[in-house]
Parts: sequence; C-alpha cells; structure tokens
Amino acid sequence: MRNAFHLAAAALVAISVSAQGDSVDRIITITSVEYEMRRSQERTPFPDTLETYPDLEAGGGYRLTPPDNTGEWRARSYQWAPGVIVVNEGERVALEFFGINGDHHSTLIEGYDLEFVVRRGELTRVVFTADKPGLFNVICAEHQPSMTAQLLVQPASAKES
Ligand SMILES: [Cu+2]
Repeated sequence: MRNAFHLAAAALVAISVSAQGDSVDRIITITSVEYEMRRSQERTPFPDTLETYPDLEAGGGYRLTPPDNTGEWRARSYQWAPGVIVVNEGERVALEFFGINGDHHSTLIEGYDLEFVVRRGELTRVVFTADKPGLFNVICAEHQPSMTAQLLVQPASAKES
C-alpha cells in the first residue's frame, strides 16, 4: 500500500514539477526545518507530555526522546518555513521546496492535487497556475500535525477592490 502510494506520488511529480526556466509570475522558496532542543534532566526535568498526550508522536511531527545515560533529553518538531504562502489568483507560481532536514516523501497541496517529494539537500520545484482562490493546506503526511503550511490564493476580485 505504501509503495503503491509512493509510485503514484512519483508519477505526479513528473507532471507537476518542471525544470527551471519556466516563465512564472512569482517564485517562493520554502524550506523543511527540524527544530531540536537538547536539555539536561538536571536543568529541566523530562516533562510528562507523553503521559498527558499519548498520541503526540503518532503523526511524526513531534518527537520526545527521554533522558539518555548522561541525563540529556530532546524535543524535536518539523515545519515548513514560511508557514503561510500568499499568491494572487491567476498567477503562474513556482514553489521551490528546499530540503534541509528530513525526507518528506508524501508532500501535497490540498485543493490543487499536487503531490511531490522533498529530500535533504534537494530542490523540488512545483509550478502551477493559482486558478482556485482560497486557503489550502501544504501537508507533509509524514510529519503531522506540525508540518502543515497554508497556501492563501487571494481572489482576483480582492485585488481590484
Ligand atoms: Cu515531513
């Protein structure tokens, strides 16, 4: 099932991701970011977050690592930066996703049916025409709930008023 999904995602990449050189109205760069905090148990006791929220790590976006033999514990989170992307209806848009941390095999833009992969050190260029106004989620399905950005396509009518 997972492999079938990845094959489907790869097929869509071929359609939606074009080579550099396309004429576009707007280019926006987005990076995949992993925030990480390391702390000694002495300075800050390991919190009971997982007892309060036992499903916290289920989505892959949040990670808590209990203290190791040195007493150090970690908290991590994945996000897209920036978290809000604004374009105007009708624009030809290039979103350039640059992978810094993690591999993001099932990234999708809801409402535009765009699915693609973002890997460490690679640039994934997604070109499309923003022909549907509204607010759409840009989701990495592997790192939820934290790795969701918002794509705002401002309606053309809003520009004129
Ligand atoms: Cu991800």
